[in-house]
Amino acid sequence: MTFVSVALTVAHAVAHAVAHAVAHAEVIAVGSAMVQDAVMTAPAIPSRPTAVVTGASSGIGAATARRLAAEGFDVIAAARRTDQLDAVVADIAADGGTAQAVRCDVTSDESVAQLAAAVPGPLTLLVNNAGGALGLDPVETGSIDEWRWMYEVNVLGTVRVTQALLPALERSGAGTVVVVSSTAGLIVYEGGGGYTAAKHGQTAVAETLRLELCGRPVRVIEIDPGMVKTDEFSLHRFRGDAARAAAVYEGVREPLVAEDVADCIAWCATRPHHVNVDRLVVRPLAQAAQHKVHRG
Ligand code: 8X3
Repeated sequence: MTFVSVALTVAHAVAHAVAHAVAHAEVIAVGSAMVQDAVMTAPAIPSRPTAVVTGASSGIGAATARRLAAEGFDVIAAARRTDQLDAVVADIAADGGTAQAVRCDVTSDESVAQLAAAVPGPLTLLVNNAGGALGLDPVETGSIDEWRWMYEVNVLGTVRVTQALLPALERSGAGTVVVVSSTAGLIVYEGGGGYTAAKHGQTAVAETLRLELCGRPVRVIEIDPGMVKTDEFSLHRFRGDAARAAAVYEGVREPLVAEDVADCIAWCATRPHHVNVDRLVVRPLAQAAQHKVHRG
């Protein structure tokens, strides 16, 4: 462990202890006020921070839900696939964390409204992670349907969920919106037109939102991962072609894994609230740039 990582670990532990002390004080305050205020209808003060994570059924989303629960967040894990989501929530509970599963399709107004209704009170953290890639065709021949899906889920999904949850984030007095975009939101590559266009769009949403919320108690953090080996990202991109998906990571000694990105998200989200990590770009050591990957 380097000096820097030791220092960060110690700082993190101290920040955590302070957060727990504050949370404990809130519980005591709520507890002592409870008897005399039993007839009042004041909203419950959350004794623990709460987080919503979209796309939480697998990959970076599932790892982030697990990690935030371990950090002391009450997690609302949202995704379309409830069987996988239930497994993530069960894992969190088995590890002593608190989480609930909410079925949510970020491309549906109605579904996102149901997600917002499931948030019990002030919300500390929203992680807009739902997204994905489809295809690797040139612009000349790319499928309009694939482009549309990528724009819907990556860009409009982020906007829709953020719009729905901003009131609860603001009510917390110290909210955080994380947008999980990609290095594909910063640079383009051949065959990546639909995905890079969508990720550039998602990045633009994060940057615009930060400007618009300036002066209000909600910070906006953009996370841009490069090559991350998950069970589904490339398999989904290539519509189940396992050989093509495996070739993406072939010979790469240590691609990032979902837990690496979850670690970055958790670190950013647990800084003191006045510290706004605008953008965190993270790649494996073997990937010096989008086009420069060491294999072998
Ligand atoms: C994933 C990064 O390189 O596949 O968001 O576009 S890349």
